[in-house]
Amino acid sequence: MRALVTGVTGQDGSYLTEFLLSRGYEVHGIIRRASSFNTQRLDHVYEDPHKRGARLFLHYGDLCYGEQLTNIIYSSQPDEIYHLGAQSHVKVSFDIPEYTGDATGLGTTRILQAVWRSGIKTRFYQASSSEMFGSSSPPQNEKTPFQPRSPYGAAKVYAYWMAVNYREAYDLFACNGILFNHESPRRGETFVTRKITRAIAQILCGKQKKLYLGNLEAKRDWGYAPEYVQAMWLILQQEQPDDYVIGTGETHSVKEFAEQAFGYVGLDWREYVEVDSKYVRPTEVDALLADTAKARDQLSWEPKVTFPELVRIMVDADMEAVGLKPVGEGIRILQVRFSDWHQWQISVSDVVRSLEGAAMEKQHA
Ligand code: NAP
Ligand code: G4F
Repeated sequence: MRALVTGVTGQDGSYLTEFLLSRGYEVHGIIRRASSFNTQRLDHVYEDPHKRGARLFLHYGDLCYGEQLTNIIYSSQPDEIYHLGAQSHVKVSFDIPEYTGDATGLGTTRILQAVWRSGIKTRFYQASSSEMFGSSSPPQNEKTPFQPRSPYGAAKVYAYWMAVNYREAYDLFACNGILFNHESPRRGETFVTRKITRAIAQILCGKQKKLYLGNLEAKRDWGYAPEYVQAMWLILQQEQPDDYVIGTGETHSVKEFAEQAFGYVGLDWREYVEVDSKYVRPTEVDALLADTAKARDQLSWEPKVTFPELVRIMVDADMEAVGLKPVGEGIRILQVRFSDWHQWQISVSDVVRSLEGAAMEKQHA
């Protein structure tokens, strides 16, 4: 099987690539040209394409330019396309709404159009988002109306309907995964969970004194990203194309995340966190909570990593990243609940090796 992944350098793209490679896929990823390397999340799985048996290939492209996308799709002839690329930051989308509409909204149309025009028989996954539900009250499921509250949310709603439209108009196998927030040690540093766990590591090192956040009352349904990329794959393995909500079915406030994360390392969050209105959004999505009955019944997908476990995994990883010895519960949780195909972080350090023991090493060798 051959897959094409847009957004391959992102959090989800890197986990999905790892997952697909572990299942024997050949993976083609689209990356943007940058003046410095932007493939850090992939480096551990990257192989020289000249090497016999190499199965990961990267191509330059941009979601804002259709011609390149068409060429890549046509030349790689994928069986499955996972369209994960996007300007994915909600707050940033208020600053650059036009670009967000172009990359996050129209980018989807460019790919769908390329697939349809090239006549390639491929399955298409659209990375839709719980942000589309906006002000619709929780819990949210596949039938909940979309009432987006940001340029990002509006762009994703447009892309969602384009995927549905190409499915209905041209019989494309196009599916939407409506994913609720999912996090990991590879989460971008400016999303709130990672911002908190990184700050904790910096505070423990004595390099940071305060953490400035925006709205602490917002509630999110937070899960562990590697489990969510498995759901993406399952969605494309079904007999019929369809749309699915993916989440944990639990919701927690930003304040609760901070409380648990600081508490895990023995600190009181109230001594470090301050509110800066700069991080408050012009319009906010107050509460997201997934009703995942459909995914449970039809995909047999259920997340294993709980909220307190996710917090511990992320804090441990950020401690390790700055050279501190992690508390260690996060690493143990992964062994028990998710000792599967993905690496702890980008590289497995000596600290982790000693905690995980020889069995784990063998799996990831
Ligand atoms: P991410 O870490 O921000 O990754 C976004 C990816 O898109 C990166 O590889 C980025 O490339 C690429 N990209 C951005 N603009 C591009 C452009 N113009 N042309 C080509 N590539 C471009 O996002 P993520 O958390 O992995 O999320 C993956 C997808 O799921 C996104 O579409 C996001 O909107 C959606 N989603 C995420 C969540 C979540 O909680 N994580 C929930 C629901 C939906 P660079 O590395 O070069 O920046
Ligand atoms: O971590 P966030 O930036 O994620 P947000 O806005 O929920 O979006 C993420 O999840 C979506 C799925 O629902 C994805 F589609 C999207 O691509 C992205 O991955 O913010 C979470 C909450 C918000 O309510 C925000 O207002 O945290 C609040 N928050 C409070 N202080 C903050 C901060 N968010 C950020 N990024 N930075 C802060 O300082």
